[in-house]
Amino acid sequence: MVKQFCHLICYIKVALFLLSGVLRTNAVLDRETTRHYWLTIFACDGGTVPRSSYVEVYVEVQDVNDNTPSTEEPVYYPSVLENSEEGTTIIKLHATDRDTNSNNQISYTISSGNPQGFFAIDSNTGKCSFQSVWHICRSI
Ligand SMILES: [Ca+2]
Ligand SMILES: [Ca+2]
Repeated sequence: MVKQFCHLICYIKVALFLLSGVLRTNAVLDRETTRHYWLTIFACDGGTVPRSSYVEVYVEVQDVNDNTPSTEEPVYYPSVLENSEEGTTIIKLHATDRDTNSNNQISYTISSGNPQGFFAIDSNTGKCSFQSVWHICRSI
């Protein structure tokens, strides 16, 4: 009976564990730290004169939505003149998200503090602008 042994040659600190041909993670992986791993796996048999081979395994770490959008500053203090024209840009926010694909797509909304509707924000660009009372009354 030929007894088979497999060994994992691993060049990374986040070790992956191989036992009987099953490749498992040995730690929690983070896509934002390392997106993929190239593993070289060595397999040899138990013959009197052992025979062996190598195989390359590419492991891609798939993303989960584990990061929240963040801005450079936690609070901004823009100002606007009291007689500003409608559409005056007050601030353009820019948030980033370390995740990938749809997990880092950012849209902007004003969630509170705008009961009279004086402010509008472009959901795609983060540009926040002033809306006049006249515009608001016209749309009612
Ligand atoms: Ca995210
Ligand atoms: Ca992620």
